[in-house]
Amino acid sequence: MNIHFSPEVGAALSNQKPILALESTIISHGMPYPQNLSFAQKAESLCFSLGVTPATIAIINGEIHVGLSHDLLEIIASSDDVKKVAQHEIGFATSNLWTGATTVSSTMHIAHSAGIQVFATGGIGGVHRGAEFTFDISQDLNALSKIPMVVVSAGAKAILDIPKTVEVLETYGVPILGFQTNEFPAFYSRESGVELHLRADSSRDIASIFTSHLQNDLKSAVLVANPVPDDNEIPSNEMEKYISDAILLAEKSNINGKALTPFLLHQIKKDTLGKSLETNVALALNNVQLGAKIASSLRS
Ligand code: PSU
Ligand code: MN
Repeated sequence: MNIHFSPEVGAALSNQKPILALESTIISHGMPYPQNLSFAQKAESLCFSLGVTPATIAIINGEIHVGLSHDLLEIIASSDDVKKVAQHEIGFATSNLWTGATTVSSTMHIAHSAGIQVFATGGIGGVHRGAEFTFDISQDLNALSKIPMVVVSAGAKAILDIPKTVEVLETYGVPILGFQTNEFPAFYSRESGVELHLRADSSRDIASIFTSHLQNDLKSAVLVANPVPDDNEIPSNEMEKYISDAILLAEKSNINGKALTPFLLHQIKKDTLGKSLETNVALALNNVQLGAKIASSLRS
């Protein structure tokens, strides 16, 4: 793979320093401008403050970038022409000189090729509600089954069918580690009612579990489920109405495929008067912090 590394990421790779991969769809399609840019910058400075080099991944004019300069981050955050690129579209995107943001699946693919082991996101994609009719299941789950990395998330949004998402992850052989919890978190909320049977209580434990995962020739990712901090949580009974309203509106407006997740996020943000955005930023930064600590633990 032809990758353009930022000077910081290039140096960290050659000196075997800890690196944390970050996706860009959460910036371009998951949050509005300018809050998305300020989030992306905070995520990067949080990494640096923990001695970890952030590697935000995106495609710029057909070139794969691992580590973005300020100007490139600004383009991803503010331009209307940024496409959402999942793993299967990477070849098409580079061939057609697209500028695109990477989802969980494409970020994992690129980060793994670059030799990066840890990735922090907001929430993973999963099995959509009504998947028994639409078959809409995010490619993220397929990537998690095949790419050996640590992926830190706040679980999956309740816009998805969380029990089915967890079942598919089990079928695909992806261990889910509840971070200081025995329950799969629901992104905006700490609880989903879905129990987890694997738990880890420190970044050190996660690093050592991942090391044994690899030593035992397992090829999937290890998914870390890190609940949103208490203070930023929106309880699930409060979220449910916003979510079901947004899903209903998407159905009425015939929105599906890759447009669905961004549409639902945008609608929920509008309906919660921005509260969901605050929560989204808080949980994503919380994941970056844990991801950075895991990346450090793997190098020590
Ligand atoms: N979850 C979020 N915010 C996001 C996404 C997921 O809380 O922005 C993005 C991620 O990039 C994820 C993608 O990989 O949406 C999943 O999209 P789809 O459901 O179309 O597979
Ligand atoms: Mn989909």
